[in-house]
Amino acid sequence: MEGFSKPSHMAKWFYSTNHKDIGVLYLVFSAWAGLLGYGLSFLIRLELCHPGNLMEDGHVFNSLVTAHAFVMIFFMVMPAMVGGFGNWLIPLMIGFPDMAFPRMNNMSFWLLPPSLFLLLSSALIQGGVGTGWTVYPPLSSSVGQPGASVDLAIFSLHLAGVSSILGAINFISTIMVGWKFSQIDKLPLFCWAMLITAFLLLLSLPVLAGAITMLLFDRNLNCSFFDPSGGGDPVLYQHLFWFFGHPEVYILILPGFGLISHMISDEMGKKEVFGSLGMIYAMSAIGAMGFVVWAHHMFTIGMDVDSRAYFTSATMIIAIPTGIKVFSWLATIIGGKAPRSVSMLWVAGFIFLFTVGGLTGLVLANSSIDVALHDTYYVVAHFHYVLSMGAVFAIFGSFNHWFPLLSGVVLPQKWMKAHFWATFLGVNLTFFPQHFLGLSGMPRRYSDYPDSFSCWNTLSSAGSSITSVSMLVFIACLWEGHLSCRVSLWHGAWASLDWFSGFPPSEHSHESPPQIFL
Ligand code: HAS
Ligand code: CU
Repeated sequence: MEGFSKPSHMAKWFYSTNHKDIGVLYLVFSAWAGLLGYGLSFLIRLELCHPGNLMEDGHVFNSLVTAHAFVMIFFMVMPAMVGGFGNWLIPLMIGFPDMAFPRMNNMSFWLLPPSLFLLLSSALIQGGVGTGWTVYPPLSSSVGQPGASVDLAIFSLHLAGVSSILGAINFISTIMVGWKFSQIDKLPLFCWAMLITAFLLLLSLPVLAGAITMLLFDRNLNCSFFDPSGGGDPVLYQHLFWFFGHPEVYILILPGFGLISHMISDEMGKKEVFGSLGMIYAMSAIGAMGFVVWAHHMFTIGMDVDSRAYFTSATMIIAIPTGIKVFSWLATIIGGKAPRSVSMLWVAGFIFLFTVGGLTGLVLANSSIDVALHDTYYVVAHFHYVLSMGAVFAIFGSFNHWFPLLSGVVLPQKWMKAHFWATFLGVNLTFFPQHFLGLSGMPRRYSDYPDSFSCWNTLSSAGSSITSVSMLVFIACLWEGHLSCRVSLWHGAWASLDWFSGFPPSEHSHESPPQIFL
């Protein structure tokens, strides 16, 4: 590594302004957060396997559910996709030396650990925040849950929000500075996905910040934005939250769409993605429409029939651009020889299972059906199909696909395939039965249920145990990669410099590394 003098660990990781190092920090952070979020979900499933055996207290159960959602959304999926792969790949894809504001990039990352710290400290007070990730008043008001717990969670969200807004400004600036506007239709699809995601972040997060700050004021400063006794309205909170919340779900999946497109193209021998321009229009349409469908989360507030008709139809229209994406991916794969690689397995799993989740979303979009299904396990099944099997499959696929680039190490492929199949089995067994629970009326966010629901719940918990085993396989693969190659993930960014300067990757790797395209 001539020409490079290694900085001290302190300088490298705490003061880093290098997009690859910061990308590694994000990925390592999200891996730990993922384990934490997974641990919380396993406790949820343990309780629901034998209700009452693990905890008597419904509040503790609710705080587990809340913490699970926050950790997975803000500290696992977003840091991995936007912070990790975004930082790593965007400058490389557009041929720019780094992010536009490298020091701001450092700040975006380092705001996350204190944010997670605040969230975790909120769990130590009064048994945690028991409001759900939506933090609806009056449950989250000073009457519903007094004390500092909810306030700490609000501060945690403030910090995570600032981190994301700074990141979004950085991605938009990097792409605008690093790419000629006249060539914008040639911008790689992942960069497009990140550009649109960054705009969604920029436009939606301030609304969340406003809502939770108003809640903070209601709780601590005698305001009554959401309190009818002072002239306020709790439904206003729901509008503000979902004006953020719905774009947020597309923030969680759009970068995944971009990653999937690149994986398919690479795996098919650098084949151009079918209908590239159509993909760009589809993502832009999904991003724009994501802002005008928010009230499909609030069909039960007593909405008038015209608004229900509007929000139902507007929501359903999003299936068109999403369908364009699904069919374009299939059209790219068809007619060629798809390799049986690990990342292709994750891609295939993504396309199939994300579509299943999308279709149940369409079912829920029908306001008259949603009045019955709202707040049941059907909704839980829907969003885990698009998230646990959409977003998470995109992350694992990308991890397999780009890990050799990040670290110079190839992971044991047979075991990584075992990891895929164990996860595939585990998550389907966990979440498919939840459709039936929802259709029979089991409400979400309850720690107990009538005996008639026990069969599907037991199966669901069994699925979650299978996923635990798959996580162990994954950790063992990382460990094995670490031991046999003597290049730890922490040194990944340096190893990749060897890769780019044409050095052979680690001579200890198991197989010759696959060709990596950018
Ligand atoms: Fe969703 C609730 C509707 C996509 C995540 N969603 C949630 C929640 C989360 C979430 C986290 O309308 C729960 C929030 C909470 O805590 O309360 N969602 C949709 C629709 C889509 C959709 C229509 N959701 C997502 C994505 C997510 C996500 C992506 C994250 C990654 N969702 C809802 C609704 C609720 C909801 C209701 C509220 C429920 C309630 O009561 O609380 C669409 O974007 C999905 C489009 C994708 C497809 C699949 C591919 C398309 C193809 C084209 C052909 C299909 C056609 C349709 C022409 C549709 C292949 C044919 C129709 C048939 C039914 C056969
Ligand atoms: Cu929505």
